[in-house]
Amino acid sequence: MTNSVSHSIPSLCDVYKDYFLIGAAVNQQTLQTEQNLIKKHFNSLTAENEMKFEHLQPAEGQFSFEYADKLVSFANDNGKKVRGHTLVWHNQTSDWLFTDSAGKTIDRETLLARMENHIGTVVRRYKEEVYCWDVVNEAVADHSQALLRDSNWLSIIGEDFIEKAFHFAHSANPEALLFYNDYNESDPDKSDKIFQLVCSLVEREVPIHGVGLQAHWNLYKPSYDEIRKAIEKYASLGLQLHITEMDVSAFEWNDRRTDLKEPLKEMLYLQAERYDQFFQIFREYKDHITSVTFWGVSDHYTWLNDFPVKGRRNWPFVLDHNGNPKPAFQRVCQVPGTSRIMSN
Ligand code: HXH
Repeated sequence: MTNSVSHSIPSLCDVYKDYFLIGAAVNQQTLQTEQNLIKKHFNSLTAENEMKFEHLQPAEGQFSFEYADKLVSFANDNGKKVRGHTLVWHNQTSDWLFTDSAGKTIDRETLLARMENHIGTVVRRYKEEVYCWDVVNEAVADHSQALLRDSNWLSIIGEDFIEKAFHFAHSANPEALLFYNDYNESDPDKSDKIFQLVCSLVEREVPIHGVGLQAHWNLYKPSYDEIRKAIEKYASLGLQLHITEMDVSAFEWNDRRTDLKEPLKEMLYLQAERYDQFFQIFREYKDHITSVTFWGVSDHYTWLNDFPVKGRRNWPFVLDHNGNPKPAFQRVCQVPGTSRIMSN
């Protein structure tokens, strides 16, 4: 079963064809249930989960490419680009990776060899199809004084685990665009740290081509000014910027409100205003921003249902649970200079 698509609304990626790619994160379920919407509105796809370490190499040397292959062939058949997500991360990474057969923590050289093998195998397999990779995800610490977050990667390899990952990815596919990706990227303190990390990679001539701004935002935060400042700071590095995981939650992160079965009218109008402003900013920086990806397709499914607040539903996208345009969709499509001719 798949949702029907209203032909009287424009295609998002058509509207933005002179600006940047418009992407969506998909998974095995939404690739079926949202298939028509995916075909119509997006020209770039990211696997929500299917290319993460624990999915691709659940046991040492045993790669399982079934779901990633499906996504990649769907993208190929339908002329969509693919963003690879993600090679080195502290979450959704198999436990075996950091220990030996006796359960003891492995040494630096062993982990580097495992990292090289994983990155090499995956990046080479999708050489033709995956044009860019989130090589390292979320390595910067949130609130501590430290630059890098505590992780098995950091404690076993040391700070150069990041540049090693980029070098391995680059030698596996010199054509691929390589990104560092993180969240709270517009927070003034965190964006300073992300900038510092990426700056040091650029200075040491590590093969890095872009910064991924996750953009898990909400109706109240971050401010437009914070976003603008963060974009200008990252852009000053001379790298491409991708908005990689955008959603605009109807709630503040920890709002305990779990009683709503559908979004309030006020939420939809505030969300439309927020999306409008966000996309105005993206268009303004189109010389730097080359892709904008939503972390889902429509309100039919979002990782934000039940997370981080159990029992709370959420409606973070521009298409509603039936795939119909929300007020935010209309506003995002109002691009100056674009005629209002509807596409099919
Ligand atoms: C992203 N992390 C990941 O890049 C993506 O792969 C995943 O599918 C979804 C979102 C965003 C994120 C980062 C930290 C975080 C929550 C989300 O921290 C918390 C963890 C538990 C509870 C509260 C916050």
